[in-house]
Amino acid sequence: MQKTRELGSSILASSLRGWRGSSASRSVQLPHQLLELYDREGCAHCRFAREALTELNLDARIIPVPLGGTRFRQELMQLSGSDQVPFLVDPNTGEKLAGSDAIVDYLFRHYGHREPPVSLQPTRRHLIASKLATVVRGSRGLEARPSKPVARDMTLYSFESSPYSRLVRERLCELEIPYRLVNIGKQQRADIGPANFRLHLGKYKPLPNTKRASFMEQHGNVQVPYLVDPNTGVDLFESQDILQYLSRHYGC
Ligand SMILES: N[C@@H](CCC(=O)N[C@@H](CS)C(=O)NCC(=O)O)C(=O)O
Repeated sequence: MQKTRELGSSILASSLRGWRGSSASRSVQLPHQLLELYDREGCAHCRFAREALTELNLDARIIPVPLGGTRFRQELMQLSGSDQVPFLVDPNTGEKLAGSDAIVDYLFRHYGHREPPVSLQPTRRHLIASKLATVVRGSRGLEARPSKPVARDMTLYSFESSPYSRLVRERLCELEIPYRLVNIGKQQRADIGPANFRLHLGKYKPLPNTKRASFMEQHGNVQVPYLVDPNTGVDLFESQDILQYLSRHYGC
């Protein structure tokens, strides 16, 4: 019952944002060095930055700064002079940007070579929808929970609107666990639907030379969330298994 409620409210959160952060550009040109995003999963403003990352098919190191969290707050204060999120660092260009407006604009102009679409800009209407998405999730992914520090970053395969992946991103944020976010949004019609019930007839084939294609080659299917923890050598599919694993190993 609880699981159904969690998934239902995560689907509602994605619906409130019109499923932005589902599709990904076909470009495979990833920047040399990983972008770094100081982020709070439940923050309405941060959502716009993560939607832009998915839609531009960009990966990032996510550095969680939940309310009441202490692990990365000082580092953020030193970098930006404030503890406000989202804050983006692009080591490829030396850019440091605060606020979703500036971040979305920069990502689209620099990496997408175009203006950001209105649908991804934090206008008043979109901000209200994003805040409602936070409310329907019962403010999950906002506040820190007691946790053990993690020596090496994990990797999470995800895309912003994925209702199952959101549950995992919320927990990673609450536990202040930094991770490499690998976005594998939908790049063609055949990608649409859950992994075991695609809205596509015939054998599923991701577009060649994409992150999806590499994932398929490695795992025989494409499904998110998928978590890799180099600290323990564990890698996991299934959101519920990942949530249990994170709480058992890193919760206090
Ligand atoms: N039972 C799985 C379901 C995961 C799932 O269906 N994920 C969707 C995205 S929300 C997916 O991987 N779809 C296939 C795709 O994106 O290609 C879980 O709880 O993690």
